[in-house]
This record gives sequence, C-alpha cells and structure tokens, in this order.
Amino acid sequence: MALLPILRYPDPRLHTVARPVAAVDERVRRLVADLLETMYAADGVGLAATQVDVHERVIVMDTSEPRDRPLVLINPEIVARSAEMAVNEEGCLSVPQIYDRVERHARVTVRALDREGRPFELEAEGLTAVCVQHEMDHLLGKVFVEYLSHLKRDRIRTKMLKKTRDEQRGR
Ligand code: K1U
Ligand code: ZN
Repeated sequence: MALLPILRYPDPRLHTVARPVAAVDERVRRLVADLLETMYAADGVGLAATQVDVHERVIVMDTSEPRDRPLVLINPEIVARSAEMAVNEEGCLSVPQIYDRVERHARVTVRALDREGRPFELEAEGLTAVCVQHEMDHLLGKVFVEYLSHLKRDRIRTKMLKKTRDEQRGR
C-alpha cells in the first residue's frame, strides 16, 4: 500500500471529469487500498480518486465511529434524491483548514460496485449523505468551494496559494 499526495485547490487537475472504471481488477483494488490508506492517514471521512490525480470513478469513505467500516464505491451513480434539503458544514482534504456551509439533498440512494466488482445500493443520510455527494462532485471535477460566493472563493484561492508557497519555502 502507499500514501498518495493529495492535490490542493486551486490545482486545475481537480476540475477533471473522471471516466468510468472499465473492469474492477487488481490495479483498481490497489488504487482502492492506497485511497483508504491516504484517507485514514489524513483523518478524512472520504476521498475521491480525482484528489490523488487519478481520473476514474472511484470513491472511498468511512463515516463510522470508530473508523472501522470502510466503504468503497466504484462507478457510483445517484439513483434517488430526497426533496428535503439540509445545510451542513463541509471540509475538504484538498482545501485544508477551510470549512463552510453547503446545502445538499438530505438523503440519497447510490448504486455502485464494490471492490470485488459486485453491484450494491447504499441508502445514505446524515454525514454519509453529505460525504457521498461531496465525493461524487469531485468525480465531476467540482470542489465544494464552488457552492460558495465568488468573494469567499477568491479569498480561499488566495489563502491556499499563499499556504502552498509558504510551505514550499519551508515557512
Ligand atoms: O473529499 C474530501 O476531501 C474528504 C472530506 C469529506 C467530507 C466530510 C464531511 C463533509 C463533507 C466532505 C473530509 O473528510 S473533510 C475532513 C473531515 O474529516 C470532516 C469534515 C466535516 C465533518 C466531518 C468530518
Ligand atoms: Zn473534498
């Protein structure tokens, strides 16, 4: 297994649309293992392949407490959405230390393949529903800050560029 570097906003590669996985084989299972290791090491509850510069429809999540129930979603599709919406605080491993409120469907049903290539359905609510919608946005090249005002987004972009520059200079 390997820890993978996570792209940081505003890296343009975060806006790449992921392609479907053609076959769930050993290569994909290795990617899944690396995504899980990277997500747990970063203390995240989710991670999309897009965030590690792999543009295939693969998501990992673990919203359990203690964090011992990994969820793997390959080629996920939302097949039902609640009319009810909910506003929740979100964060993103690609936009470290930035949190803001985003409105999303309160419940969603997702159809996907597991790491053995078997189809399954997930009925998600609460943090799991927030997380799966956030991760599926990543697969479409969308970062949660795009739900915020232009003013907030511009401030976040400037802050992230400065943070990256300072880190590269060892500050
Ligand atoms: O996609 C990512 O960058 C992972 C992201 C998933 C996410 C969690 C919660 C709401 C939206 C998206 C994170 O893991 S953010 C860090 C985190 O652990 C967390 C943030 C908010 C609530 C609960 C957990
Ligand atoms: Zn994210």
